[in-house]
Amino acid sequence: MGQFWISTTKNAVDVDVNAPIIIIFSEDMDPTTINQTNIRINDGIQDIDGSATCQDANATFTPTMSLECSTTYTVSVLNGVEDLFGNSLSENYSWSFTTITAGVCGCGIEVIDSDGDGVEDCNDGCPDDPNKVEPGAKGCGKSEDGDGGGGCFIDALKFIFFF
Ligand SMILES: [Ca+2]
Ligand SMILES: [Ca+2]
Repeated sequence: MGQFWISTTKNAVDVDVNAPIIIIFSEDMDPTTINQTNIRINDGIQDIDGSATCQDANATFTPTMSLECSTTYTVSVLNGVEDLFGNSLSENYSWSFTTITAGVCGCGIEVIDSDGDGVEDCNDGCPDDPNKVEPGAKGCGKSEDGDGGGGCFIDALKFIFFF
């Protein structure tokens, strides 16, 4: 009687550093027992700050800060959690997961190549110009050569006209 359990993926890898940690119980839980005291996320040194909420049988722990990349975290659900009938977890339950490694643009930063030139925006000096990765002498969106000098003249006229 009164037994309930937790569904989770143990030893998950490549976990998103910005995703909340979701704990699925086998039945609806007393939301007052789903809190930072009973649900802890440890980064190997200390418990991280965050808030725990509960909707029916799903508990969600949302870290205050993004998680670190390439880090193994241990989730512990203490037996202070209770279902709606006051039954508590038979024993503490814990498991670990590991976050993704940092990408070329840094930890948790999505790699986007807006102009499709094969250079990600964070390293592309001209993120909207598929022909250039740095402004060069003429700037993004303008060819450095090929206009035979005429381009410079036209650009200069535009400059005077618009400004
Ligand atoms: Ca690019
Ligand atoms: Ca570019």
